[in-house]
Amino acid sequence: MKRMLALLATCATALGLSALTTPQTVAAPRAEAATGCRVDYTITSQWQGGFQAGVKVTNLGSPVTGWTLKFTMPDAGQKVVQGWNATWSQSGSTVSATGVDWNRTLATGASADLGFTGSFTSGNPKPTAFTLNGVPCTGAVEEPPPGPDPEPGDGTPVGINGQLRVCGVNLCNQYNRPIQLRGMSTHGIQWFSQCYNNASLDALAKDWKSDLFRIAMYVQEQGYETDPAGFTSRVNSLVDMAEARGMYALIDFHTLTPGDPNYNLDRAKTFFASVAARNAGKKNVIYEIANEPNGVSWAAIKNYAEQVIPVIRAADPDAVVIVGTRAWSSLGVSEGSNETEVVNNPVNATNIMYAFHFYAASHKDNYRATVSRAAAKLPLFVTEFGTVSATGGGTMDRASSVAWLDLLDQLKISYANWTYSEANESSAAFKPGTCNGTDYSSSGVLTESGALLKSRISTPDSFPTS
Ligand code: IDC
Repeated sequence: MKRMLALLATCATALGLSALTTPQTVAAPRAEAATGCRVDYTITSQWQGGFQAGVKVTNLGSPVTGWTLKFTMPDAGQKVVQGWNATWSQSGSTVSATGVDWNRTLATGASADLGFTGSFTSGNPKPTAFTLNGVPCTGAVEEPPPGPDPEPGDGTPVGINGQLRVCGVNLCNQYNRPIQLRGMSTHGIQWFSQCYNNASLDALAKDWKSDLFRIAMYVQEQGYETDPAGFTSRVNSLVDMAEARGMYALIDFHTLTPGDPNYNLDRAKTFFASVAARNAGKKNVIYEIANEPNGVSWAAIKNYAEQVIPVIRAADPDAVVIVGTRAWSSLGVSEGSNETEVVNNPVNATNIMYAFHFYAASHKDNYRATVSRAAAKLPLFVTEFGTVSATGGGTMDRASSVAWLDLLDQLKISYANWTYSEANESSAAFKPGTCNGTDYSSSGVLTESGALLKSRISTPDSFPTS
């Protein structure tokens, strides 16, 4: 009599790894590969002392080239006598079947049909403990943990937009289409490092749906100049944390006092040579070479830019670079000038943008008029702004903030808000003490400014994909 016994065994495996010779020593699954498989085991016939089995292995994970299926016979008295469509072996009760030339590559969803005849002396001839490439089978697909480098199409801002470039007056994505990035700036990382951790970055990427993370590395005020290697390394690790979450990282060389960026020229060259070399292969990095020049002419700023930009380009030729503008990056307005000084005498470099900063309670219609005009002639990036006064404190000006945000949206000008921090000042998004805990997501931890920015940043992006 012919008896059919079907056994569904399932396995989540390290598919994606070549394991033809030593499957038990394969490396841990790489983060990139989804893993998973299913085994359908069928006794197709059975007779006194023997049986024939079909073994169908289905790859549920990422494509794999090279695989070994293992399973355990229910007792050592059961032996594989002859197998097909794989190279079969048995050691004690452990059976191995390694894919052969015509089935060693399995695409996602593809199957290999194997089989064997076996002998048994007693017991029920159903094997257990199916593994493929060393990992037990469960039938579920195991998704990889977030990898360090998002793949195109993973739905993150970097995954969708890829390497950015300046096209005309716009910031463009890998399809050469204008985009707007919306995000947050750190406070000084020398003071608020407790606020930049996996939980806070997860909240920024997932709850705020932020496209952008600006890393404000002060040069003075206990910043970079006190520990160049330490601050460089801290910036790099924040770049990696943003990258792992598909966010762009804006590396801000946060000069402020003194206002002449040339004071820090040698430091800037050293710093940017290092971070540009280290991050050249990444798609998520944007360089901001001088936060807020002040008390210094546009000619001096331009001179600084034309010395720092070649240092970056030598190491990282395709990254966008942002140049600060006169009078705290106001395009000169806060010192009685305007955008024409830049329009008439632009920085001699390609793939660059100009920074514009505002604080909504201090900078209103005349500044907005300047941005509206300048945006037709210069690629602008609002690398920093506040909803409050230029001191970083005072009352939030909701009406002016909303007018600014609407204007930036309309002009597709990217922005980062000051600050994603718990500083005890109204520009901070979190209430003081937030960074002692792990909750960066509930509305209770937000300030008035944080709530406004979260509501603006978390609306869906409309990034063009062709
Ligand atoms: C402010 C901080 C404040 C700090 C001060 C000096 O909010 O806590 O004490 O810097 O370091 C800027 C600057 C930015 C300022 C911010 C608010 O880029 O560093 O941060 N601001 O004053 N330009 C205009 C306003």
